[in-house]
Amino acid sequence: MKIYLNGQLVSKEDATVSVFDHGLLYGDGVFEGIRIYSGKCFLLDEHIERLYESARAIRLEIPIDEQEMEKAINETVAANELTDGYIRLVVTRGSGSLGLDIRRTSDPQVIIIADKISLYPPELYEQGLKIITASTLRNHPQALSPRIKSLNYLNNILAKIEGTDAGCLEALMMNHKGEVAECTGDNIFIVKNGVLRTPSTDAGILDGITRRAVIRLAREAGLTVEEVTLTRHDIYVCDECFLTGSAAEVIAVIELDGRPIGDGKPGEITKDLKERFVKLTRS
Ligand code: PXG
Repeated sequence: MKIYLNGQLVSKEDATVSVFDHGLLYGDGVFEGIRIYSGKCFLLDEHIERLYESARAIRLEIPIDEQEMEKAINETVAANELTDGYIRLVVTRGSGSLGLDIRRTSDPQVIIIADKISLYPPELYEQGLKIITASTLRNHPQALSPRIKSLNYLNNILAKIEGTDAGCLEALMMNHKGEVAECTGDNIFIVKNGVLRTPSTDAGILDGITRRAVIRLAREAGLTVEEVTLTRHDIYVCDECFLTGSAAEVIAVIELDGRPIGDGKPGEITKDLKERFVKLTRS
């Protein structure tokens, strides 16, 4: 495996960063997760745009520009001869002295890992996921905006632990207003009376790139898509529910907090959108 590290492709063993890197010391950095389908990075422009926006939001200057980043990603995919896989793109603040001051750090580290990912066992893509609501609230957008894909994922990890403790591989997170936000690593959609609904980015969620792609696919298929406030009640009484994410792709949810969703099986609109997503990514 070849890892891109600051302009060079190095072996896994040589891909190291300093213990004084503020990415490690404070979770100070940003990242992206990108799918590779048939040797090509899916929606790469959107991921690169979001990475640079996340970096800008935390006042992190990425040492290379967007075009150089695109080239570096494609070279890493080619060097690893990957046809289907996953890119983990990380930019850290770089190493510095102890203390939070970003002015005392230097050399942000640009890391590109091209590997495989399997978030959920394959059979769950047929059967659907059972999830619970976590008591951990999604970060308040005025504390740490969930639109920043930062290296500090403890908010999501704490909710994920609640899920796995309860025997579920995902957990639903509410926002500070008690509204539905998203899951720990995926965005959420419901279907009610043939209408597709998902929380708007104002709910304090990651502006997911798979979410955007699924909204486009649904509209192309003639569905009405609404970005609205959702409560947990809306999920309890919906007909269908599914999650989206670069790692998760599209996966049905069949149960929330022990309550079956719809008839307790992946719904027809979910299955249709999943098929359209597979066609889009594998064509
Ligand atoms: N919400 C959150 C909180 C996420 O972290 C999504 C939604 C889906 O967004 P995209 O743009 O991927 O459709 C994410 C996705 C990883 C990894 O290790 C990344 C995510 C989730 C799980 C693992 O690279 N982010």
